[in-house]
Amino acid sequence: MASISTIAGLAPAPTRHAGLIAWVEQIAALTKPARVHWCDGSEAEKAAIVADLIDKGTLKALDADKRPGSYYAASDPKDVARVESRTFICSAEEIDAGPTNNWAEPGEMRTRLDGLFDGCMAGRTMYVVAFSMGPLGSELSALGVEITDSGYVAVSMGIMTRMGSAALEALGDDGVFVPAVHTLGAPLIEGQADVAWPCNAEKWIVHFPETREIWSYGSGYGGNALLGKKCYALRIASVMARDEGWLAEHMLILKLTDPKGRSKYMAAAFPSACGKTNLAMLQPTLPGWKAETIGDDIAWMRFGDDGRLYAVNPEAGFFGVAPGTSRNTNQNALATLATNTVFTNTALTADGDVWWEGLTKDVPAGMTNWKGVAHDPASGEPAAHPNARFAAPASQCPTIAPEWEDPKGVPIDAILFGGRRASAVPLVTEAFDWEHGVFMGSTVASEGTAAAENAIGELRRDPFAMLPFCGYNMGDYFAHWLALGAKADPAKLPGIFFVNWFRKGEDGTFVWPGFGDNARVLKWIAERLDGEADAVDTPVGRVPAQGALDVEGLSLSEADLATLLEVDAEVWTEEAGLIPPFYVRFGDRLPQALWAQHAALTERLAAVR
Ligand code: SAT
Ligand code: MN
Repeated sequence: MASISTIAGLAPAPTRHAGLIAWVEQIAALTKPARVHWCDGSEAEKAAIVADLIDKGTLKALDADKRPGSYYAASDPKDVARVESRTFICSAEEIDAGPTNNWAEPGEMRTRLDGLFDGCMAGRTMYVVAFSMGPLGSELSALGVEITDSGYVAVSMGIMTRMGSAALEALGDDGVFVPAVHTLGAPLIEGQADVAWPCNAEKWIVHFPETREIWSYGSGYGGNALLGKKCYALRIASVMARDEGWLAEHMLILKLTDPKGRSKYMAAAFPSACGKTNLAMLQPTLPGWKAETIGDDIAWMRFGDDGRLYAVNPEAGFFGVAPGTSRNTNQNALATLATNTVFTNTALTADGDVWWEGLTKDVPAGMTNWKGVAHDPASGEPAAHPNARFAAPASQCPTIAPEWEDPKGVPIDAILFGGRRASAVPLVTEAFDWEHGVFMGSTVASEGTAAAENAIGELRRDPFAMLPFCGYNMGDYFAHWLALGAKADPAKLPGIFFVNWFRKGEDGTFVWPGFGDNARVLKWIAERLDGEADAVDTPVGRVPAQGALDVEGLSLSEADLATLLEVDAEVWTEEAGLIPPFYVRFGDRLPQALWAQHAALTERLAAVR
């Protein structure tokens, strides 16, 4: 095997981790980069990579007065989102990937990847990016190393994770890490000019759960390429969590403090682009209530010695959807991305700043759209891609909670599930108990958004908002949730709630104002946890009793409130009827307890019809 020391430009490996060095050598021998660079995560290094990316046209520096330290990238128009149809879980047995994942036989996949990765980094720099998911040194954290031939990915990993020398140090001489190999799949032959956003029409996002490996080919986009995020922190980590008795979840984490100074920590799972970032950075409209942010996308949770469930945010940045983010919808996000942010696929203004639909009412003149051509407002085409993203350091968020990096994590009081549902699903429902809550989580469904490939508006089941992210059979995943709850002290388990901000009225408009007013729902939840708010039992769970939801100052009619909290037995009987066709897909991997929950729901509905 060729030693990496034969590769021009190689500095000695800044680690004594023999396993890591051997793996880097092996990948270099396979992918044949022109240079190998071990990332240290320093500002000087970031500046050098950014300068190179500006040179190549991948990044544009934004106006230094308006948006200091910030850059803009426009992707290839065919590389704008995660590619679920090209995402594979290559477990040894197909049944262990389950019916919701694409599976391929691991041996065949390895042969294919060997072919694809052979020479794939020719002419490029191979970056070795050691990173920690979670605060460095926390027992709830875990390490990884991403090898990538994309400077954009290296810079983005520097924002989204704790990356570089500190992570290498944490690895020590023999620490365990998840190896993750990423290539754009765009080798350069000598003399060939590069393009601004290299990628390949063919894409493969591959996970080997048993050996905890990630291989990603052909895309430079966030979830396909920043392998610490969905690939590691959800797909691989969910398998680690199953084996080790913890939870890796697609959840934001927020802290809510009432006027008396009592705090609650809440974790909430919504499908991609359903407002997790907005809820995580909520600015309550209720006087005296305060919300703080811990994470906006992923939670790693483990039961502590005291029997409570503790969560950390494994990420160090926010990779949020830009369109729709405004002073009205999320002023804290806007403040977070005022500096040191990488924007991708927004529009570019004439004066060197970024813009997206919803940022301002007025559409600035003279913009360049995300496809790099002059924006024509009359065309009806958006200036920013609907899945345009920002990557910004979490530490810049004005509402970041002081304990957001506490290695102990924060004790979770409530878990929320939700999705976009125009009908049927009430504003908030409390589960009767943990098992009922797991049933709720298993039935999450949402109307499609721009973050995934399915049609916008079409309803898709997205259990626990983990459909594209569970690294193993989802039937087993449900069983894992049930088992953890069964082992725990019920008095210490978080309460489980289902929320839906997206209920529409007969006129087709949203009934609930949402955004900062969602604090009213969180207030009811907090008061339920303290035994201070009233609820009424319905067949689907407990909803706020009359007067229990604080709607003071809202212009909601009685009829609106009734719509928001109504549980229509006819509609719900139909809704419940949609569950078995989904459940049967899991065959005997679907826990009996969930079938029993479904039967109980059907009975409760029959009793009120
Ligand atoms: O998967 S991404 O990280 O690109 C964003 C998302 O879908 O939540
Ligand atoms: Mn997400």
